[in-house]
Amino acid sequence: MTTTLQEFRVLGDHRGQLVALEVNRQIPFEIKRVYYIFDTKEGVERGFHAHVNLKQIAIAVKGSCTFVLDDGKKREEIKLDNPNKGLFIEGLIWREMKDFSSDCVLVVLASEHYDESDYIRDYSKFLETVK
Ligand code: T46
Repeated sequence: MTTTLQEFRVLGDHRGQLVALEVNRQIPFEIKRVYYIFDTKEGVERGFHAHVNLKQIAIAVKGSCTFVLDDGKKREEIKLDNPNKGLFIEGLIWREMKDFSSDCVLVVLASEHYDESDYIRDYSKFLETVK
């Protein structure tokens, strides 16, 4: 189980900023899927699940949101508020997302195709699985 907050190098000049992400460099897995979450309504919380077999990197490319990460023993909060921050999540980690700014665009790079059978959406089952 791993969660790491990475800081990406920003290539900037007088025109503005650019971040480049490459597989096997900043991204430690082959990317099979990209999805993004935007236009999140005020006060909405998302997530409330863990994955059995998935690696992901989440980047708030615009705006901000907070991840709550729970490994079954402790919970921590990580705020994504800059396009140069990437949150790597691997293994059995319960995640919740909250405090989305109205302009938040959260991009997620994932190591696997979408598979509902990979989700654990019941917290008691998560605690049973993780112990
Ligand atoms: C995660 C957090 C950070 C698809 O059909 N394909 C997809 O690739 C995804 C991600 C979702 N869906 C469907 C499944 C649901 O019917 O879209 C609907 C919303 O998905 P969900 O309620 O799982 O969304 P979140 O924001 O709670 O969680 C998502 C990811 O599902 C999850 O893997 O780690 O973002």
